[in-house]
Amino acid sequence: MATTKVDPKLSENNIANKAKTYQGLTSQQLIDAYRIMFTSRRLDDREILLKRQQKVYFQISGAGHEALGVAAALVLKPGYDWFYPYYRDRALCLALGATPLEMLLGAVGAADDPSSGGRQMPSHWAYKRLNVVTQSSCTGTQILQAVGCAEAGRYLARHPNASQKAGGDYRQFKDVQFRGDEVTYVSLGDGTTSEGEFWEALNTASNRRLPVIFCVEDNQYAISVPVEVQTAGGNISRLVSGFPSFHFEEIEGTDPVVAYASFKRAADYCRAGHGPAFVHAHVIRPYSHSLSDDERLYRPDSERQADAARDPVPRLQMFLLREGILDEKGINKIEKEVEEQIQADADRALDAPVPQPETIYHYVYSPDLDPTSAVFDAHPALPAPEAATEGKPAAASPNKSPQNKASLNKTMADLINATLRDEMRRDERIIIFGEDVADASREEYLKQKQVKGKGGVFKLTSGLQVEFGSDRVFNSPLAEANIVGRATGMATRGLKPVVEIQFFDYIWPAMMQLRDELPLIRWRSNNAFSAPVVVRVAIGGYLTGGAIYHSQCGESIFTHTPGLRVVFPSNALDAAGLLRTAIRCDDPVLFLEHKRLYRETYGRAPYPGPDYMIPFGKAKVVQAGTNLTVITYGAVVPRALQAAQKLEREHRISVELIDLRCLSPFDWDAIAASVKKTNRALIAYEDSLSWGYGAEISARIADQLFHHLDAPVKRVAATDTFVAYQPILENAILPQASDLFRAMKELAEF
Ligand SMILES: Cc1ncc(C[n+]2csc(CCOP(=O)(O)OP(=O)(O)O)c2C)c(N)n1
Ligand SMILES: [Mg+2]
Repeated sequence: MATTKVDPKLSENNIANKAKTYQGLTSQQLIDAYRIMFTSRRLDDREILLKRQQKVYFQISGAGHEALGVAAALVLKPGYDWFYPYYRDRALCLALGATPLEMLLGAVGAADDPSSGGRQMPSHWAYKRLNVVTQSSCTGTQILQAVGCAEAGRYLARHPNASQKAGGDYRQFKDVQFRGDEVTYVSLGDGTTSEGEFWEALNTASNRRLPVIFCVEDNQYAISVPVEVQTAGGNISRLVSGFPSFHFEEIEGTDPVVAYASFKRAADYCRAGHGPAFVHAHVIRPYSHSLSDDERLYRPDSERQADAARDPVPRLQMFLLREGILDEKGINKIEKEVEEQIQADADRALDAPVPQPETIYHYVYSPDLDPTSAVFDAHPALPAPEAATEGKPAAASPNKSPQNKASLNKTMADLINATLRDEMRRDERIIIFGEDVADASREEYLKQKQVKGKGGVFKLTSGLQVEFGSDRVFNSPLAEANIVGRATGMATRGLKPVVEIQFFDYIWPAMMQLRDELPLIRWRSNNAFSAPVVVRVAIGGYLTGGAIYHSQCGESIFTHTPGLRVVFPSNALDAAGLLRTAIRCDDPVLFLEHKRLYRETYGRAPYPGPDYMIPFGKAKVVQAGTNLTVITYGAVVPRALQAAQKLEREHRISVELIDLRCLSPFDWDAIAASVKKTNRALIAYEDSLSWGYGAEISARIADQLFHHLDAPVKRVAATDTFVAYQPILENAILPQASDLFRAMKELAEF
């Protein structure tokens, strides 16, 4: 706990009972604890007042949870251990060293609010210097991230060289620190234990024996919903008690001495490497859920009075008096000092400069490393037989003879595998995990050469566990939020997780992490934190039999999320160059790999060497033309090319075919230059037509190139259905070369 300044005279004059300790806590520590708890409560009161005066815009209190916070901070170390608190943890943050002024700057939304620069609601704590990691409003997303944070600490302790800075990529801008016995603290409410991610986090922490303290602050309510509705049997401790390797505590969380002793046992257990700890603390919530809630609508006076008798602030005050640690004068002195400080800090916060509107685009992406820049423009190494085997892609190439020129041509699967391998050799911060990505989790089978290993359902990660070890390449549980949430926590610490979502169709359990967490970490923390994760996803149809749940696209759902880069290559060389950029850049990237293209003859290429990169947001003109522009990407590229070539042959219509390659950011300049030349635009994509990626491109062309158009902007896409199993239906649903041919011809003849 950060020490607060205590008047030495106060200590001299008013502490009667100096020698006695309470579970190891000295009188002075208890006095300090009281000061912080009282400060926390009065800050809530002040914010409530300011909210009523419309000088702050939201208030949620930590009232009733204060004893727990100070107790945790007496055990854990700011800037050493890691903290994923939730909004009731004001006292924890104060005790770790955050100041009342910093909190009030958050309440008024000041530019200097250290948690978010006025971007997040108050009580969404983030203090970089204290290792208090940015949190969101989503209940429960912090828990898997905390697990990832703890995993990162352990990985770094085993791979200390990974922490070194290196030039030329994201590592230059990412400080990494770790301690061998560090602990990650994460807290949540009783209601939040109903979220699936809570259980996923316990599962992984238990399985990997991670040093995480899970603190459930059980105030019996989640807004108006009581605990027995959330939790079968009404007690979360009973439900979680079966998780192996955990240390469990169930305590009265309004008593700081009890809570201190409990956290001490929990932290000792974690630091010793035995596994995680679970502290279930019973607390109270005296101030309704937030200032937008009136608990008298659903809680009778009797219940509220019973809670009041356990209020931690008067409770500790009584304790100090009863034990003779402070007399009334001593209490009054502390309280007066706190009131004066809060008054002065509130005045300063109200006078503090507010953020300027022109800053809103700051930190959507990394300000340090621009993946669209020339830094990421590195040409392929000249194809040579020896170079072609450099990355030793493990996935089989159909060509046997290295002398055969065709054997130099690698599939997209080959080159993705080679790129991962090259990058892992170069950068020890890279960790790969996901469903089935390991060669074999039971590694003794590999060591004894009993099995060859799997390496992904599409074999894209084949051989990586064998080369880099199970610390760096491993299977996750079958839980997509688990994959992305943990990766986010790891990346916050400086690692580079390159995780795999097995099928795009099953990305949705990770949606909260992908929409509300990963892409927002930098922006919402005003650049204090970042999480440049790469999420590789097998996507798309044209599989003949892929059906509804193995054919989906849906890229526009993600291009609609600021902060996320979205890439969708159509050939082997682009996949290699763009994946390397994705890995080396400083932003989170959704890397979409079309399953049908993994081993397609179209788009094979020689191994381009270990440094080949393509900047994001640069389209490729697949073929130049004059009569119309076709803008497309992914598996539609070869189909559109086929249609364009037929059109040229049969009708002398010349198509300019643009492969976007990167969907966010996208290459508007290439589109505009082409449409200005051809005056006709067709956007072709595999996803269902309506509200799809083409809608945005079409709207931009209509908006900005209207005067250059000789025909309406057209789209070709899948039908507004899902993809069916029967090939006759699949063909009718997904855009075919014949559909593209027809649409191109009509547009050219318009
Ligand atoms: C995922 C999600 N669902 C709903 C909400 C709205 N919400 C905010 S706090 C809250 C209740 C949380 O209760 P609990 O976990 O018990 O914490 P407490 O507020 O009682 O401390 C709800 C439903 C949210 N923020 N996030
Ligand atoms: Mg609650």
